[in-house]
Order: sequence, then C-alpha cells, then structure tokens
Amino acid sequence: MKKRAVVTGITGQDGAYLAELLLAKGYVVYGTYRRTSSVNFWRIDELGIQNNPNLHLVEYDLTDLGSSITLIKDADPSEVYNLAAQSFVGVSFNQPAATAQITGVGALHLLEAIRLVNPKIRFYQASTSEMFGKVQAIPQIESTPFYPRSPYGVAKLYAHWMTINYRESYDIFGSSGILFNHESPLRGREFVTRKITDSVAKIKLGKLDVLELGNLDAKRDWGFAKEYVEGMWRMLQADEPDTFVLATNRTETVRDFVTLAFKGAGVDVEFKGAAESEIAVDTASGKTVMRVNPKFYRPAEVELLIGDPSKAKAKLGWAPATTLEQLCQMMVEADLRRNAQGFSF
Ligand code: NDP
Ligand code: GDR
Repeated sequence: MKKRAVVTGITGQDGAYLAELLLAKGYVVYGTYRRTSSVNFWRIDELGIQNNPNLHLVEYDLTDLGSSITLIKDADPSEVYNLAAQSFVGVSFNQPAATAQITGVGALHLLEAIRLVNPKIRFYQASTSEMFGKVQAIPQIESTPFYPRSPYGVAKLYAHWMTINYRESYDIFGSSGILFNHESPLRGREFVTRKITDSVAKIKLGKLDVLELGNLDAKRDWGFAKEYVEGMWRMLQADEPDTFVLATNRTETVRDFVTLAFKGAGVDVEFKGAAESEIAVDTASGKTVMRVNPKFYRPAEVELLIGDPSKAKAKLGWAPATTLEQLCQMMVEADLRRNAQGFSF
C-alpha cells in the first residue's frame, strides 16, 4: 500500500517542492488549492508533476472547519503537511483579521479534523522564524523566547502553540518546523529575494529601469527551499513529535543580496546615499538601477534573523548544503531565462 499524504498549499513554493519530494518517495499526494477565478498551477507545472497519476488536486479552504474534516476523511492520509497560509508579512499589517483566520485558526481546523477523524495521523505545522521577531538571543534556537513583530508572526505563534497543545493534550504526533527564510526560483515575486532577482533580470534585458525596495538593512538567514522540504519530511519520520529549527546559521542584509544578484547578471553596483535616499548605481554605465522607496517599509520590522539548526542536524541528520551565492545565482539564471522567453510568474 502506498503511503498517502495531504499537502495544503500546493500552489505555493514549498507545497510544490514537497509534493515533488513525496511523489519521488512513492507517496500518493493530495495537494490542496483554493477556488479562485484563475487558479495558477505554474509551480507544479514547472516541476513537471501536474499530471502525475499519484497527485490528486483537491479544492480546499483552510478557513472552513467542515472542509478540513472532509479533506481528512476523503484523503485518509497518514501524514498531513500544513503549508497553506497568508504568508506575506507585509500584507498581514493590512489584513490582520484575515491573516489570523487563515494562518492561525486555519491550523486549528486541521488539528481538530485530525483529532476527530483519525488521531494517529502525523501533522506538520509550518512555523516560522518570524515568531522570534524582535530577537531575544543570537543565534535563535528552539528554546529562544518568541517576540513576534507582525500580525503574521502572531498568527503563526498561535498555530505553533496549538500544535504543541494537541501533542500534549491528545497525544497527536504534531511537529512544528521553525523554518528561517527559504527561497528558490519558485519563490513568489512579492518576497524580497525573488523581487530582486526578477527585477535584475528585467533590468539586464532592458525591460525595467529601476528596482525599488524598502529596508535594505534587514538581515535574513536565507536557505534553499528544496532542502527545507526534506527537513519537513524527516520531522514526520522521527520517533517522536518535536519542534525543530531549520536554518543556515548565516545572515546577510537585503543590500548584500542586491549586490549578489546584480553580480550574478554580470553587473557591478555601488551604493550611494543613505536611508530613504539610498540608491545603487551600475558602475559601468553610471545608471541608477535600485532606489529605496519608503512605501515598502513595514510598520514594525524584524531586523535580524539567524538560526542555529544543530538540533535538526543531531536528531534528523538534516543540514543545508546550498550557499547563498549558489542560491542567488540559480534564481537570477531562472529569471533571466523566463524573462528572455517573455514570461515570468
Ligand atoms: P506561499 O505563499 O508560496 O504559499 C502559500 C500557500 O497557501 C499557497 O498555496 C496559497 O494558495 C495557500 N493558501 C493561502 N490562503 C489559503 C486558504 N485560505 N486556504 C487554503 N490555502 C490557502 O508560501 P511558502 O510556500 O513560501 O511557505 C509555505 C508555508 O511555510 C507557509 O505557511 C509560510 O507561512 C511558511 N513559512 C515559509 C517560509 C519561507 O521562507 N518560504 C519560512 C517559514 C515559514 P494560493 O496560491 O491560492 O494563494
Ligand atoms: P519575510 O520575507 O518578511 O522575512 O517573510 P520578505 O522577503 O518579504 O522580506 C524580507 C526582508 O526584506 C525587507 N524588504 C522587502 N521585502 C519585500 N517583500 N519587498 C521589498 O521591496 C523589500 N525591501 C526590503 C523586508 O522589510 C524584510 O525585512 C518571509 C515569508 O516567507 C514568511 O512567510 C516566512 O515566515 C518568513 O520569510 C520566514
């Protein structure tokens, strides 16, 4: 009998990579997507798994308890990976209540469905380094106190504690992965790394003049998404449910990522000015290729994230392999190819 898994949020970056991994391991995968007027399967299409006979696409909304119960009943899985969320931190300031319902209470709906339908199902919750927010220790580990700085971070913290609560109250195998930022060519274009690599490609191809960004001083611990979904899977194969940090233990500024991305496209840049008037200039042409626009600043910022994944290495044998330079180069090349072909999602 093949193992069955539910992956919520298959239209997102991680959902697509995780579905690819599980299919390669011989699972039957029930991947959920939302009914919208124009559902977009470009990621699973790009990975070539959309027509895999072991992949079932299921319409589902995380905010609906009944829909969650039906999903778990019909798919009858042994593992559920909850990756669906309103995952954009910036938007969570404008839509705090919707973010709470989807990103916070949505996870509870799945836990309730598991408790009611089959408490033996193993559950993975996509927790986040945003829960550390205004960081209380450097680097951050599983026991570092939380201090979320956005409605998204607060909603994720609720889901994280609910996962632990269901573990302790009902003996449900609920594991929580505190994942630091992970990127890839499949990253959404609203997130800063992909916004940068896509814009760098467009500037290189003469399709855009200037990239506009917000806070260049924010520091992030960026890893490669494809490696992080392997960590999720390992968490559900462990003997005990637990909480794990997945990270690279290296942190760089957004400004550093801008430099790397332009370099990846063969452009050297120099930064001038400061704060709201900071720009980056192409040293060869003298043209301004990046400028700060305060409209991209957030009401409250997470200044510095750096995670220590030692526990995941010791207990799961998980470690990141791709360097930030390799990751950035991979993303720039994918965006150069896509933009040259005239499309970019
Ligand atoms: P994406 O934003 O790429 O994907 C989110 C997915 O959630 C999409 O498939 C989206 O569907 C779906 N979704 C949104 N709202 C609902 C809803 N109401 N009902 C059902 N599905 C919904 O996120 P990532 O793949 O990057 O991240 C996966 C998970 O991991 C998220 O929970 C995120 O918060 C978390 N995380 C991500 C990190 C990262 O660096 N990538 C780090 C730490 C945690 P649609 O396509 O229709 O919008
Ligand atoms: P983050 O990712 O908020 O860390 O959440 P994002 O890429 O959106 O921002 C990273 C940092 O870059 C700064 N920044 C900008 N961000 C965006 N999006 N656009 C800009 O123009 C810009 N300019 C500067 C931000 O202020 C921030 O400091 C991601 C998401 O995937 C979450 O779902 C996940 O939980 C965390 O990573 C870990």
